[in-house]
Amino acid sequence: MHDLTWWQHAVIYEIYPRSFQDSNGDGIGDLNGILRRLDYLVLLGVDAIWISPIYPSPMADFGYDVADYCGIDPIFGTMADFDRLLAEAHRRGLKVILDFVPNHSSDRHPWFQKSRSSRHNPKRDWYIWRDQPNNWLSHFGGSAWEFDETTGQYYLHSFLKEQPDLNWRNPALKAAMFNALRFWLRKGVDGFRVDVMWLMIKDDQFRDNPPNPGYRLGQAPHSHLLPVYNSDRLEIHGLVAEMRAVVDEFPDRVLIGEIYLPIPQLMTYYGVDLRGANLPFNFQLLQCAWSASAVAEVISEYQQALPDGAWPNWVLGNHDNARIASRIGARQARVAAMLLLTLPGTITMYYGEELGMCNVPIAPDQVQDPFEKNEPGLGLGRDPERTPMPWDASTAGGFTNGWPWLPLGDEHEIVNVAALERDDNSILRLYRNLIQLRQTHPVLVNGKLEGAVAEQNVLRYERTSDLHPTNKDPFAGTPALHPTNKDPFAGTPALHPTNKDPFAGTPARERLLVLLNMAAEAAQISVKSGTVLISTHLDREGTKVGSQVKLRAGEGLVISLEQSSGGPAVR
Ligand SMILES: [Ca+2]
Repeated sequence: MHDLTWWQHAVIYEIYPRSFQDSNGDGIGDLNGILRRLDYLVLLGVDAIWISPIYPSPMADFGYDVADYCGIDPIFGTMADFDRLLAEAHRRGLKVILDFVPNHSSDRHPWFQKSRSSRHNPKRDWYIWRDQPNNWLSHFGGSAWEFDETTGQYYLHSFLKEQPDLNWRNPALKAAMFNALRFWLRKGVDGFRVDVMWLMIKDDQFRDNPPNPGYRLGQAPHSHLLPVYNSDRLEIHGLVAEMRAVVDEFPDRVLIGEIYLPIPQLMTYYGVDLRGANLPFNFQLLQCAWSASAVAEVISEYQQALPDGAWPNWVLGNHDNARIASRIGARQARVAAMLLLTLPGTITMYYGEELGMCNVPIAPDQVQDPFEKNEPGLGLGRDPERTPMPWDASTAGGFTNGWPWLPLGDEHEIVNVAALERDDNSILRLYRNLIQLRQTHPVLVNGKLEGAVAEQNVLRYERTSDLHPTNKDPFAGTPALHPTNKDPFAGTPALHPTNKDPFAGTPARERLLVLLNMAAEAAQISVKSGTVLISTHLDREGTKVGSQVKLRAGEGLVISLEQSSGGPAVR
């Protein structure tokens, strides 16, 4: 991991702050709650936390309606609480990534209050006002335009009417938003995840969107139209590059973009000469069917489309999508964990994934999500994947001393951190071991991924390193010098007195075979001989395999292959 920056080899952990840990009994998670759980995250082995919005907000969309880009909502705590959390995270080696919501503010933001007060207010043009609406639709249902009586014009809101869209074509607005980024970067925040990056710029002629001939009943209502003129506009790339330049004013920060687009369009967000987003979120695993052939195809397509030098990333779940364990079942959730943590690049996981947490059914009178309230019954609501983290089996799961803002569900009596920590074979142990494996085998982060083929319903690929091909370190790649050394961190200070790289001493070439049985039946697969590094069942580590390996139903294996050159085994 040599020349990689922190975010390239990071496992990022998304925290939905309302649901992680409450510290004051109001039933809503907060910053001091996150602080209390930092050591849990260190033990899990993640490198960074991304916290969903904590800014002052009327909470019409639970923080994605920001009323002050440089503050902390009292529900989550104070700025002093944030500063302490940031310092304590950094003290433990954890990076902190904030959510940035640039497409729209809250209608309570002072900017919008001024903008709507008069057609001549200097802030008028910071939002998007028109005499007549066009046919654009809100992502949360209905027209994207709201008539405002005070000034007799319509304003654009791509989401709720309480979330007016900001006008990024206005230079003063842009400067103000960039200064908000700098405010947090100066504090030492390590980067941003940018909300709906592909929606930020709209057609300057406000042309009507064409109908979507592929619309199917049950899809979100805004899918009636193709978003040709209000998303993924060409001008967005200049804006993203400017945003990146602001982030790059500070060393070692990261810019991540939320982008729901097909792979070819997604790739354009890396920008010309890779000066766009460091990581345009790769949501392919959220969207593809759960079969070996479908996942193999996605991996190949994504890899082939990556621009030269672009850094890959993978995501299994987030606060807008059904939890992976609900999508594919508990057994396959373990396979998914092994898949996620053996793919190249940066990994982002969602809180609770490490517990195999499932969606929690939400009764109609418990609904909180405005999306569900606007479009009830279509299964579009996001409350089920946003329920409180179950820390123990108690009534409120150790999440709060009060009444949780969303229910925990009955399953939490079994699926909770305390219970899974006691179980040596739990999915939580699997996640910890896989993250550790990733840290100790850099080939999993930056090695080549070869193969990605389906055999029966087993997904098979190899991670191979040609690390240090021109290595000048005479000790690298010579296992004979470290005959008894089983520590992949082998830094052997005596031999490398000035070497500060913990990964030096990694063998010159490593070949790991990943086999993921995505079927409900056992499978027999031909392999070359090697040693099992980890099984999803956590019971085969260190066993030798040769010529044939049997995978149990829903079993995944990482096997260290012996070198074809006939040289010594890597491990
Ligand atoms: Ca609280």
